[in-house]
Amino acid sequence: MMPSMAGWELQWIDRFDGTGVDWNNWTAQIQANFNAEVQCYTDDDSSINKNYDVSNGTLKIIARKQSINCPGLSQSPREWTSGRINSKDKREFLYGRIEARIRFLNSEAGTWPAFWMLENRIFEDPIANDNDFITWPNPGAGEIDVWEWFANNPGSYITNFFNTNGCGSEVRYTYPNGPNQVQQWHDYAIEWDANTIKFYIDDFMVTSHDVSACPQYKEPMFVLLNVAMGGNLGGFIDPLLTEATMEVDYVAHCNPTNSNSATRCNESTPTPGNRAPEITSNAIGTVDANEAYSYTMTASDADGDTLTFSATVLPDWLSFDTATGVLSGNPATENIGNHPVTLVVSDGVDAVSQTFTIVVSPENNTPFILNADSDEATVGTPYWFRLIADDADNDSLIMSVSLKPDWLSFNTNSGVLSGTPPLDSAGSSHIVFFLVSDGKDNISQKLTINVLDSQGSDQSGNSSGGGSTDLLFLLILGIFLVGRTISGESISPKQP
Ligand SMILES: [Ca+2]
Ligand SMILES: [Ca+2]
Ligand SMILES: [Ca+2]
Ligand SMILES: [Ca+2]
Repeated sequence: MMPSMAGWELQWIDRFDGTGVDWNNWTAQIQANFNAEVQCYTDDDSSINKNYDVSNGTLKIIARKQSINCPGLSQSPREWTSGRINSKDKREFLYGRIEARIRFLNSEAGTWPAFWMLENRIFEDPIANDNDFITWPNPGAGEIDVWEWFANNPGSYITNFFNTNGCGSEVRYTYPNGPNQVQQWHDYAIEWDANTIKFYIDDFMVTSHDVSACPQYKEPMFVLLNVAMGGNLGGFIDPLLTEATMEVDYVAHCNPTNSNSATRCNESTPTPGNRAPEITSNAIGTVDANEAYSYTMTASDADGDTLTFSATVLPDWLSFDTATGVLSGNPATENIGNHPVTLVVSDGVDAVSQTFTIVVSPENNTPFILNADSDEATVGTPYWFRLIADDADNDSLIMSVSLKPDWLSFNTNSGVLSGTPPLDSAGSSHIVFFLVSDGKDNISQKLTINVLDSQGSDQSGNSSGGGSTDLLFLLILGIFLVGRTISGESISPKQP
């Protein structure tokens, strides 16, 4: 029984997206010389007469009529070159779905293309240190033909087994609309577990074989793609034929999964276990006109995948650096308003987006401080000063003190500075630095407090003149105070 899994997840795929054969996946079997075939297999994927053309997302294995002293066959002269690649000891698969999308472009006699598999210990190139000495088709070197077609019998293709155990059997599939169907794209596949091997063309199951009692086909197999010319099955070659091409869109292996309901193993089958990237930065949603906006999008990927950034929704005044993830720009006054933004991070499989709105506000007005410059205190007498600040935007203000003598304390809520000057402070000047921020801009101001002795004079004996300072302050405050509040409190004049 096949596993009762719902779908397939991609374990490996060669999409043939590059400009040459990916030799990490494949080996050119240039010494292959079987079945009385006439071709010389090469590893040429780059010359003008190449036998492997990877372009536009597909592999073309091209058999060419040309004389060659075959490098893989001790310079033996041959009249055709062609390609045969296998994934032996590079990409091997045990169970699951193995699928390739193939079309064969020629109908002339003499060709024999195939998409097939062999067990991984067969004594064929490349030889690895995993007992690769078994001769075909003993256990360890058995064969499964997923799609084997030959032009001298063009109306059908062969699915087949070769082994020493009587496992499986040949079943031919007849193209319902005639031989030309081989020239159209089809998905050829097997679904394989320890008990059953099923063969498919597209959605149609060609045949199913019980291999539960079979000692073979229970170890990893590799994939072969080749175009043979002539020989036992290819037979008579049309003398007018000079070139024959098998085109392969992809070869893929998938494992069963319950996490999806995919029926194919192809370029869009989900990759198992991919964890989508996670965005790790919080977007910045506010900026003032004529101020610089900058936000760096950051993301992580639990799989360590390379991440790519993009912006899919972006106002004109912003630009997004896809290399650094930095979104930046300078909104002008005419940009005041709301601007939706969507940024996307992808790990190549899953994409995650961050959508937010940037509110461009009118230019900020810096808060201002209405009092504070200089003041007087008297030793031994409680001193009290209230900082009065405001903001033309009605922003809520944060008040703080960055410098003050120890005998003063500052209440950041009320803005009240209070304390009693100690006796030894008479005649000294104390500097207090206030800082008022509206969250965007801030202003600082210095207050100088001259401490008088208990007689109301400094140590040099000069009169303080404090009364007139207080009077001036109250006058300013009175003008300012009409209806204004700070932090919800009524402003009261300086305590007497
Ligand atoms: Ca091997
Ligand atoms: Ca492809
Ligand atoms: Ca990932
Ligand atoms: Ca403001």
